[in-house]
Amino acid sequence: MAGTDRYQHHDYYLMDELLSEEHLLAREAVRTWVKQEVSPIIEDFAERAECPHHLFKGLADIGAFGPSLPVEYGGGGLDEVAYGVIMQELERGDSGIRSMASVQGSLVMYPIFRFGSEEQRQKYLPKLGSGEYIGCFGLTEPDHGSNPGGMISTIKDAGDHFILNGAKMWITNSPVADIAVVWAKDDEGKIRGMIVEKGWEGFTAPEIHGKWSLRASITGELVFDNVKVPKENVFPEIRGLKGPLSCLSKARYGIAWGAIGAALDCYDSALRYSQEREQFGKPIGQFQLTQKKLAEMITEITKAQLLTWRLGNLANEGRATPAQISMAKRNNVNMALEIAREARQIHGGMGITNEYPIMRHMMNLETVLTYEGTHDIHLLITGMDVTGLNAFK
Ligand code: TGC
Ligand code: FAD
Repeated sequence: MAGTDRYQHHDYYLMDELLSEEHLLAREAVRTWVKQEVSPIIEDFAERAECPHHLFKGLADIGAFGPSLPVEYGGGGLDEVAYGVIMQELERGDSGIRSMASVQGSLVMYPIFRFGSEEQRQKYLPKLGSGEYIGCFGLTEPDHGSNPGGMISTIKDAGDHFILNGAKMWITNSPVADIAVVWAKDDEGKIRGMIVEKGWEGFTAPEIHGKWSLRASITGELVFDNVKVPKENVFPEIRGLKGPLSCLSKARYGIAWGAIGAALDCYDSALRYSQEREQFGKPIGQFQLTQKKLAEMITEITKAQLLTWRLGNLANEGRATPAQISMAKRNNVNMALEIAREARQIHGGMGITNEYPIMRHMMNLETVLTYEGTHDIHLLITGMDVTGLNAFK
């Protein structure tokens, strides 16, 4: 047995020894913040399907926006493993809170940093890093989700500006965003990225209601009706789907870590419940079937931690491939969802209530399994990588 206290149960292969002082400090800071600011309020916000907007500023203050981007561009100047452990701790609190940070850092700041002109970087990145601006990322369309290359949103060259038309669907943070990074096809049919500001004529961002998942995260549409986009707001060089897909690689990597946080929270709750709850005169944790569930949970968490740690180190060396990231995102989110389901069973009837975080994590993870590339799309990416044969063409 790896140890007797709770902390060691969660670090079964002594993974902390593989983390640097900086990683541990970052993790501790975010863990403390989540305990103080997220855990006490999150069930209530999720139940009311309300986004705790006030947390944007706190997320900025703990360095959750773009942890691995350079400090001079509003990031945290940390490495990819630090970025990962920060996402893990946020999602231990709630997938929706991690989404707030994923979108801002990996899908808004990262493309502006990577593809933006120096003027665009200077204008937007400090405000995004400090939480003064909230951003969103518009790739998915009503009829183009898994196949974003088929998008029909367009920008037409109109001399000193472009005219943007189209609609984006399922956009995290869109109703509250100050800016949107949007992808649309130009006159040559090439995908271009641009920064669109709230308040521009013809641009609206209605909220999508009725979600049973990610209820503490706000989701909406982006609707563009002849929106005038100044040329200086379009990313100068990048063309094609590899632009938005590179941002997805960055965000999917963070999700692979994040899912471990949700799994840990479910495991933690189930472990404690199994030791406290008695039936037939003994703790339910003494029954072999409960032990099987818990043993399999910590085995899968440990495998995911090792996979992700290695991926983080490859990312630090610039060697993590998109297909490796797909494998980790798919494996870890599915792992977390299965653990949430097993944890729910261990809690019996109590597991369906908001006394425990299980149902909230479980419902959240249904979205996480689908966004940033569905479970099956990531399987097909792995399939393509190992066979060299493309199932999408
Ligand atoms: P394909 O021809 O394979 O690729 C086009 C170009 O892109 C390159 N590429 C990548 N580059 C960087 N990172 C990646 N992950 C990349 N994947 C592909 C590729 O090399 C090629 O480059 P080039 O130079 O040859 O042009 O494209 P395809 O049209 O066949 O599509 C492939 C497919 C299906 C895998 C891709 O479209 C895909 O990943 N679909 C899933 C869509 C998706 O993930 N959407 C997510 C939307 S954003 C979101 O969900 C945010 S949730 C936010 C929150 O956290 O709240
Ligand atoms: P579809 O693509 O229609 O897929 C439906 C089913 O068909 C899935 O099971 C899929 O796996 C399967 N399928 C599709 N193609 C294939 C194939 N070739 N082979 C086998 N099976 C296939 N998008 C953004 O751009 N920005 C955001 O901020 C954002 N936030 C989101 C927040 C939430 C809460 C949600 C739910 C989604 C968000 N998305 C966002 C969109 C998300 O990325 C898409 O939902 C996702 O990519 C899947 O697209 P779809 O929903 O259109 O499903």
